[in-house]
Amino acid sequence: MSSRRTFMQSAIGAATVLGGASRLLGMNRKRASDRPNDSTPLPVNTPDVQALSFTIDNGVKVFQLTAEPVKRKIAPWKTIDCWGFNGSCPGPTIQVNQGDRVRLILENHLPESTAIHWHGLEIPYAMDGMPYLSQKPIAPGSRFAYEFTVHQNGTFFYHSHSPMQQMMGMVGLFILHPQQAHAPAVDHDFGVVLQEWAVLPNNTVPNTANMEWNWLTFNGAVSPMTTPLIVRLGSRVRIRFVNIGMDHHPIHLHGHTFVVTGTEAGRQPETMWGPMNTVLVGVAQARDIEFVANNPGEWMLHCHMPHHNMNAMSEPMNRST
Ligand SMILES: [Cu+2]
Repeated sequence: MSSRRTFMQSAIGAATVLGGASRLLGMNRKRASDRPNDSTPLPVNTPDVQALSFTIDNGVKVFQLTAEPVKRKIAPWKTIDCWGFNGSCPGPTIQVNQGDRVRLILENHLPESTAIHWHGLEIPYAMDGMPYLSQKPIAPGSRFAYEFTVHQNGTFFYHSHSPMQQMMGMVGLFILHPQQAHAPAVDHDFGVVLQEWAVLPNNTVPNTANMEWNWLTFNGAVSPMTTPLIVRLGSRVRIRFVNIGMDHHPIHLHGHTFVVTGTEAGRQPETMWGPMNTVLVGVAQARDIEFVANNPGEWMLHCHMPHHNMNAMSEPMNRST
């Protein structure tokens, strides 16, 4: 049965696996140790969630976001009625470069008012997305344009600041790339959004007032629907976790030792990197981990809280067997 897991599959010797990985992730590049550290950052890959495209208006990157109800198939036998952006829950991944001027136009197709908060971004107060404080709520059928310059870099995210709307799914990754890739450069850069849902059997609408929940999704899906994070043996891997639920999640990686290289506020100095295999991703936090995929296999990546390790009280599935 399902589990709240996704899988990190280190590439193994089989030619078919390597070929598939190469097609999937375009891994014709050199190994991390061979890549120059002044290279440009890789785009972040968020499996099961699309990247948000943009247009350029007089040097400003313009993104269109539509807040709307979304039907999300989180398991082969379970589709939920949640809220998200542009037909996606979590919302599409936004990626910009440090120093960019960005305009994000939010159109509200929800049955109630909303706004977007840019979590952790040091931007003018009027852009902070606080209904009744920094702006009027965006009424159903209307729109609002957020515009600011990003001077930070790291793993950030956007979300509605209404708790009920957060628990309906209104969150997405907002990646701010540095001008030059951090050293050591990585060969793979993944993003994973953790979300919790209280959806009883024979129901499809999350109970946002319920403090007990029964589904934990990685990028809007649970195993076996999560896309494996396929990487090449010997490559350096970064995985960025964001948690926007009502519980903290100790995320555990099998078979490897990693270091935490970033938080929700950006890059950590290397003097703070220590060996770990479980990282606590607290509510409203982001954690970037990096490691060398030096151990071939189909390795589990999962929350280690026993309750969180189940979905709808089903037994975790061990795909490694
Ligand atoms: Cu957990």
